[in-house]
Amino acid sequence: MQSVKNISEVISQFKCDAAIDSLRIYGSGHINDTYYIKNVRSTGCDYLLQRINHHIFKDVEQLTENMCTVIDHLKHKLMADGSGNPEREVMTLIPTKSGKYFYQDTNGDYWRLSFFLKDTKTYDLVETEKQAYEGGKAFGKFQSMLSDLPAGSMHEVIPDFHNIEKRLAQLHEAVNKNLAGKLDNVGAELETIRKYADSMLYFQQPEKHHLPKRIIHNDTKFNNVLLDVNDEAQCVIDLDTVMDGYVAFDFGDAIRTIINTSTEDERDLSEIGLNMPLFTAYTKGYLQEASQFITDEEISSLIKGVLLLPYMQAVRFLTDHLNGDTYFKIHFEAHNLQRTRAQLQLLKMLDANSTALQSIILQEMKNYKPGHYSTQG
Ligand code: GN1
Ligand code: MG
Repeated sequence: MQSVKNISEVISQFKCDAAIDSLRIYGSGHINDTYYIKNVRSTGCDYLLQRINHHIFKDVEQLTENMCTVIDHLKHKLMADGSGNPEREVMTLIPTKSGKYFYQDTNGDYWRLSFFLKDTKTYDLVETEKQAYEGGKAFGKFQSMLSDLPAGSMHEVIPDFHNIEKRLAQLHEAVNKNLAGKLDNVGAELETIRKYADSMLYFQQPEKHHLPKRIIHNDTKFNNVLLDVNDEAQCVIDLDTVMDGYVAFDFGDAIRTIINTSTEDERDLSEIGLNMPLFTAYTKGYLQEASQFITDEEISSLIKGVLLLPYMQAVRFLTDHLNGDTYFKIHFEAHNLQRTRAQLQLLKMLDANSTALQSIILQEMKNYKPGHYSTQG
């Protein structure tokens, strides 16, 4: 953890009145370091300061441009149609004294500062259907409000981020190099990944579909939605990866974290189960908003995203495990292997229940296009 002196020096570069009362590490992100800064002035705002991992986000200028484009678009939209409060529903970045939205310190580290929205919280595990429904509404509205920003207008800050073909190639390379000497212990995981591989390539096969690329969030873990004290959705956060993609990626990544009865890295695989009421609630909230722009083909693709995202996450965790844990932060030896096993277990359960999940999606969609959707798979 950085010292208060360092943090004070970083904060002094930004246009803000923060005087640090206390400082603590915030959230459970695997990439950036996030600090909660409590302001001495009780009437003043509290802040979130982030050190951006520039080994992963190699072009912070482009990353920040993407964020600013999306933030401006969302805020203008909410102001124009009067449908919400841009201060609370869209995150606000604070500029530096030289007018940029990040600061690079003398060590070469990159920092950004935003307001902490008062009386909000995040959940690593969803507890109630209301929370899941509100999360669905928040991510659905996010995609819906971005649906008129043309695909192709964002920088690709991490190339091929959700390209499973490339992710499998990276795993293959990690297996061949076996840099950390851990290959002997991962035979069963590699076999499961190999077994599912062909069925996961759909989105990479443009001859098989006409799905539009849109600007999506690309990291819709449930803890990237802020809820207020009444568990009503306030704001979507963590805009690092807003880039082109298919809407099913965001749907699948959210479901990965919502439907699972345990954590992303559960050690005891028997604890991993599917919470169907939470799935239904999220789907209801999501479609309520997304029905404004989503195509029939995109609706049909949602279930493919539900299977793909835990699979892709398992491939990424295992690759990192074999490479010696250079990408995701780990908290103990073999953490990435444990995460891999948990995601594969979740995938198996989702796969075994995919017909039921698809019926729920179609049933919910009937509310928006009655008579149009059959619930027969
Ligand atoms: C990383 O750091 P965090 O938790 O916001 C990762 C996501 C993964 C996620 C898995 C840039 O996100 O893609 O889904 O971990 N972010 C990046 O929990 O790789
Ligand atoms: Mg993230």
